Amino acid sequence: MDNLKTLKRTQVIVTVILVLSIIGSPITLMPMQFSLGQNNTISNNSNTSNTTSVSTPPTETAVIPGKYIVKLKDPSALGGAALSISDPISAVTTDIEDQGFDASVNRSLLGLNTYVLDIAPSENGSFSGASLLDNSSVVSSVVENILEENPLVESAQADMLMTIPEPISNASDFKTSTQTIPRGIDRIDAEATNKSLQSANADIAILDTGVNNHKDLNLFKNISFVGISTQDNCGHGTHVAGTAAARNNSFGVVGAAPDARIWNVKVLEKTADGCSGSLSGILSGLNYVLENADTIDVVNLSLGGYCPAWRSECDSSVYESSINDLINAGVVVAVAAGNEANPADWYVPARFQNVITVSSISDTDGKCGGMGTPSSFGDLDDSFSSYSNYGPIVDIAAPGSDILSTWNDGTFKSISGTSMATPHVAGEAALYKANHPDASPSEVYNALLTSATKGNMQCDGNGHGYFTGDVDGVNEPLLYGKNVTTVSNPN
Ligand SMILES: [Ca+2]
Ligand SMILES: [Ca+2]
Ligand SMILES: [Ca+2]
Repeated sequence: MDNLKTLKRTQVIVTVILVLSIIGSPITLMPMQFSLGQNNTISNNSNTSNTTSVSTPPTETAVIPGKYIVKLKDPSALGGAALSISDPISAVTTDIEDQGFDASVNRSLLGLNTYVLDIAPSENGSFSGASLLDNSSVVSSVVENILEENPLVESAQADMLMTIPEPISNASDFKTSTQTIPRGIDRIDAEATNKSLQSANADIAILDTGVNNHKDLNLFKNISFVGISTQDNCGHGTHVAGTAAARNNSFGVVGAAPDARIWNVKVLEKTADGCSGSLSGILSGLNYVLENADTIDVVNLSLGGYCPAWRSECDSSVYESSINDLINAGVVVAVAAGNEANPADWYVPARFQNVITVSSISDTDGKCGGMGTPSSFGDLDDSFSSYSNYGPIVDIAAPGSDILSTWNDGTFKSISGTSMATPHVAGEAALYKANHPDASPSEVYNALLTSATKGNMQCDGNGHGYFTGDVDGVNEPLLYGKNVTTVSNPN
């Protein structure tokens, strides 16, 4: 391949990057502070009555050098000569190699028609002098451009680091010989449906840090896309699973969809910096869910990364189209808005159109009306959680603060975050699917929103009533489960 063509491409790309940088500069030049790390922990100070949101400046979500994700066009969308290519991904890697790179398939996600490629400048190619570390953004822009120009490729993007919204830790151990209804479950009256605490015949995939065997969970399947072990070394995934579906029995807690089958799809792992993983790992988990879409009803994604559409690595999203593939296959996808007190549409998967994006409220007594004490970090009872991301992209709010659930050591703990709000929604969606097995994701979504508490609804003295302090002026509905299985005409 001639160098002139490559050079022209590079010039075009550099121009685009400069324009994007200017647009993005008010954000990217903010002081660096990792958005989801321990710096974000809200201290436990019971003397404060703080409902002021403290926005955490986002840092650039790291691109993983040398790894690219490529979604191929559906064969039916290819016309003419392209249709006759027997091995499209090999044709794509050959195209990349012809332009001065080494390329190989690292992972095939056949359900999603998506491939993870290892790509690096070849020894004698035009980028042979380019150190990947020194010029990684230029190299990745060139590679992405080559991929996107290939007629066989639908979309392509660099692999990226993804993480959990770090739980706001005020963990308290919990021991009891009787079953406690967690306040979040009480607040949304999940336990008071017409089929009260009935076992939910449904399947929920938890794409997270793993889910450990726990006597209060119906753990059904285990698979890992980050190493061999399916164990949860963080606690986050086991906690999320319990809020969605802890068993209804004589001990521990109970989830929104009691006894639903938990599919532990591990995509994040404990690292030195916290609990994180890669976009390619998450896509591997989504591919697994798609392959089991006839069985899995709901996916819970209490994870994310800073990836607004104006970032060049984020403007062509294999991630969003992969999630849309799941939704088109009938799977409901619930995702966390994030814990940075920022606009939720700066983050993925929160900003995607067809997911159910969940913000958090703080409730401390299981009732509406704001009569409870402040939360462990000072939010008023029945107020929008001070850490929660917000904005018109948010679909629904749910309790996320001081949520008691199953822990990875076999006990029970309270932690906070939109990660804890999301499985309330995933569980209610699963409960609806258990009672309406043929419901489409949009019908489930409409049922949740129809039964939810609206902004003008007065408190009924129990769980049914709205919350205060929503920071964006867009009053998303608040999850309410009492009538969710019997709501009529969710269309
Ligand atoms: Ca239980
Ligand atoms: Ca309350
Ligand atoms: Ca709002």
